[in-house]
Amino acid sequence: MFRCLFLILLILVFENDGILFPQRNEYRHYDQLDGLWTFVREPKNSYGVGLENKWHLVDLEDFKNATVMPVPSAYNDITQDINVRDHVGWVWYQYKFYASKQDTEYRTFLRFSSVNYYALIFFNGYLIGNHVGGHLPFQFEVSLNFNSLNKITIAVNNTLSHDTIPPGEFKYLHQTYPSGIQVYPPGFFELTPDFDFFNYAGILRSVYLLKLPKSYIKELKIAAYGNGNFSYRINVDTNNSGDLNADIVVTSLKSRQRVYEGKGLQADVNIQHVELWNPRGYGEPNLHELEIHLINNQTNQIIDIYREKFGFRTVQVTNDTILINEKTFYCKGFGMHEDFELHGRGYNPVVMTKDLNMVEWMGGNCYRTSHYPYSEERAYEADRRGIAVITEVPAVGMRYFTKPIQKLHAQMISEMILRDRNHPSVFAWSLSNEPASDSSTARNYYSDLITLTHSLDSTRPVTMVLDTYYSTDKVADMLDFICVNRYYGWYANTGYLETITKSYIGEIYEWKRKFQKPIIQSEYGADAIAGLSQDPSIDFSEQYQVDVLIRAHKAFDFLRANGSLAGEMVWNLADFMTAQSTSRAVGNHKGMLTRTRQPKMAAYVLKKRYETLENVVIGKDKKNKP
Ligand code: GCB
Repeated sequence: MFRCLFLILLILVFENDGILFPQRNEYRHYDQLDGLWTFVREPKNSYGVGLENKWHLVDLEDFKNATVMPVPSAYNDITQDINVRDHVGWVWYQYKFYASKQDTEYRTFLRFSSVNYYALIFFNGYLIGNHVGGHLPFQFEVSLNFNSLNKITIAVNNTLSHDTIPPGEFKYLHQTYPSGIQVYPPGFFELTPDFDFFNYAGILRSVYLLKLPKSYIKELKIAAYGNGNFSYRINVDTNNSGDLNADIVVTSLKSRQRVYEGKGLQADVNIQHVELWNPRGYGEPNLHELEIHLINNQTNQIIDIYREKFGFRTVQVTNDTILINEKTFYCKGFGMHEDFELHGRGYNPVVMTKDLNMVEWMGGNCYRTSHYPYSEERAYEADRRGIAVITEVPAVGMRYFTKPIQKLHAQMISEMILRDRNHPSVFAWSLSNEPASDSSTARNYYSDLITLTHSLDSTRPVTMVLDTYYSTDKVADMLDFICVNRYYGWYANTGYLETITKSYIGEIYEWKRKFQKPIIQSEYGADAIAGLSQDPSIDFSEQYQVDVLIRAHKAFDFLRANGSLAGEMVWNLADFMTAQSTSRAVGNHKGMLTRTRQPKMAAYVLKKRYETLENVVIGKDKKNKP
């Protein structure tokens, strides 16, 4: 039954045509509907009791098992009930509100910034849409009731299967001893996700009631380069209200000067002497603001305003290196997760700010949104702070390269690009983490997706994060630069510290030699349980994590010096929760920080390295052979 429903969802998959971050200004407003929503959980892996019984038509708060759930938050860690934590299947959320009289002046939309994984959205008793995949925003227009309560009901399903991205594996187990004792209860299954992070589910980011003018600015695409070339495209929902135009002003946020004024829904111009956006350590992350006044040509009245911050900068890729503004950019980075105690992957400005402060404290200039796009607020903060970002689509551990999966993957890529393309901090798109990219089906599958990504955004390089080997990989040659995950001294040669440096040098050098593209060591590291002290070091001790890092860094310095490495990202910024397994002691402990963001010994080693690492080294001494 659930499979059938999923197929229907796939067919219905939401065609997203551009989505702007909510803004409150002279012409547009919003209510943030965050708070305590009514919450009801269906039985584990149920066939869809709620759908069958039309729960969207009733008041969920009347149910005996109803409770409340904070939004935004994952629901998993909020109660003391193991069945809530480990739930598989449908949960229901409901929220009721009265509309204000002034809202009649607007068109109204419900905007969901992230609901993980499938969401069916009902409004005042009707299904208004659905979304698949989590981590990316979607919105639907709604007509408000003005004389009675409005009711939002959301059915959310977190189930992972072969047909989902990321994938998961269902294993149904039966065992009966000759005595007749049955080990597993009827219908028992294990669900093993093909990824190493807890499958936090629910309404993970804010929900908005958007109030937009009758004709409004719907989509905005900005491209701004280091040489001052600037283009924008505005897509408008005209609501059949005739001839619309736009007045445009670009202001430097540094000098507060207007650097451009123009007219039109699109333009390609050159703006002289712009202050560039630079990553940290390479100059200031200067931003500009594009202000759009949407004008009705008949009445000459302003009918909508939208303001977007952006930056002038150029990203290029050579055989050896990634250039930002024609300077070699060496990524001193982090793999991360949106993860914290209690709210799981739910958006929290405190955690986000602390995380970015810790990236800066350690001297980092870069991160990857492993393994899904992070919140929109974080992308704006990365712009402001000058942190360069590889934004990754939610496609981790891909094993099944079918057409329906590819269609869903393509949908997620386009939603990600529509959401994030105006951020100067985003310098590349990652299309997967550790796919089975050593098969020819993977090659065909990714070839289409790489072409699609380039066609949606020709201004940024495309990469993928690989854990295959240079000798067998079948996609690396199609990428603009290559990210490689490897854990020498941890998953390979555990305990043999003396092998780490040569292993990295040997392998990365071959990737470079074979593909002649920039290589980023996108994950490396070791688990350390905070406070576990062992000298000489033993795996899981803080000293062991330090020992692994120091030896990896020795290799990276050598590789950088001969032009074979374009960046490094330690795994991970902080400890994070995972599914249960014998190799995970209450989550993954490869963090430089504990889960509550306190530094481990390794954090100081990395801080010293990142603070003292010269910015531009690549290609200095190409004769330096391993
Ligand atoms: C990886 C994965 C990451 C894991 C990490 C680990 O290669 O990309 O999701 O958490 O290894 O610690 O095993």
